[in-house]
Amino acid sequence: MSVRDERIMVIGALGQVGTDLTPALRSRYGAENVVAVGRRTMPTDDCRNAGPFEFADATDKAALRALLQRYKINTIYHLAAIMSAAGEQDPELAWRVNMESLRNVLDLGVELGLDRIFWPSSIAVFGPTTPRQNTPQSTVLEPTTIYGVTKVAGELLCNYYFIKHGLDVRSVRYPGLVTYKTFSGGGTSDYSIEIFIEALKHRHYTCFVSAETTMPMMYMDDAVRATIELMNADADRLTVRTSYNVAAESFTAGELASEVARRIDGFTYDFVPDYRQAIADSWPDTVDDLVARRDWDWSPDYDLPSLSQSMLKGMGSKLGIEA
Ligand code: AKB
Repeated sequence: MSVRDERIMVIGALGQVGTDLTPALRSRYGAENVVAVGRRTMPTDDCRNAGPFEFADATDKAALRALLQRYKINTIYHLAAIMSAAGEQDPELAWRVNMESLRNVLDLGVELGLDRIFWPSSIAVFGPTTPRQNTPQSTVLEPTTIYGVTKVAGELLCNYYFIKHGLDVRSVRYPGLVTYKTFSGGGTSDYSIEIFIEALKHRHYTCFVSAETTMPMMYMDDAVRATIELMNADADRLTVRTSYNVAAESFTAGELASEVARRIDGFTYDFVPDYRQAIADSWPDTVDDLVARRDWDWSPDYDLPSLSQSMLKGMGSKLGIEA
C-alpha cells in the first residue's frame, strides 16, 4: 500500500496511545487522510483543528459503519479500551468495551473489505504462570485481570479473522507506556507517568507499587514507531497474527524514582502499594521480542535515562514548570 492510498480511522484517538499516534499518522499520511474518532472527552483544539474529528462509541457498529463508509476508510487503528486498573473497578464495562468494539471493527473489516487493521494487545496477556524473565513470544497466557482476559481473547479473535477471512490484522503487546501527552489512562503502569507530574508539581511522589516492582516499559515515541513500522511491514514476513512481543527497557519503580531524583533537586518519594500491586506482580519482568526484531526489524531507541530526560522536558513544558 503506498503512502497516498491510506484512508485511516483512529478509534480511541483521545486516549493514551491515540493522543500520540494520531498526530504522527497525520504528519505521515496527510491530516485530511486521518479521521480521529473519540467517545467521552471533548477533543482538544489540537485534535479538532488538526484534521477530521468525529464523536462515536466503538460499541455502536452502525455508527462506525456509517463513518467508515462516509470517509472511505481502508485502514483502522482501533485503540479504544478500558485498561487494567480501571477494568478491575468495572469488569463488566471492560468486557463490553474491549470485546464488543473489537468484534465490531473486525466484522466491519470483513464486510467493507478493509485493507489493514491495527489493534493493540499488552503484556497484560501474561499472568503468574507465565515465565517471568525473558517471556517468550509463544507461552502460557493465563492472565488474572479482566483486561488481560480481553486481550487474550482479542488476540485469538484477530488471529481467527486472519485465518478465516484473510483480514490483515496486526498487533503488538505494548509494555507500560510512558508519555507526557496524557495524564492517566486507568493503567497499572501509570505510576511511570504520574511520577514525572508529581515530581514537577510537588517535588514528591507516593508510588502505588513497591520499589522492587519491575515492569517492561516503553517511551511513547518508540511505541508509535513500532506501531507504524509493523503496519508498513511486508505481509509476507509476518509470522505472528495474534500479537508481537515488543520490548524497550525494564526497570524497577525504585530505579525510576532514583533516576527522577537525579534530575530534580529536592525530589522525595515513597512507596505505598495498593490493589494495583497484585496486577503488576502478575506481569513479567522482562519480555523477549526476538520475533518482532526478526520479522519487521523492530528496535527501540529509548532507555531509562533518555526516556526520563524527554519526559521531564515534555511534561515540564506542558505544565509550564521548569525541571
Ligand atoms: C496497563 O497498565 O493497564 C497498560 C498496559 C500495560 O497494557 N498500560
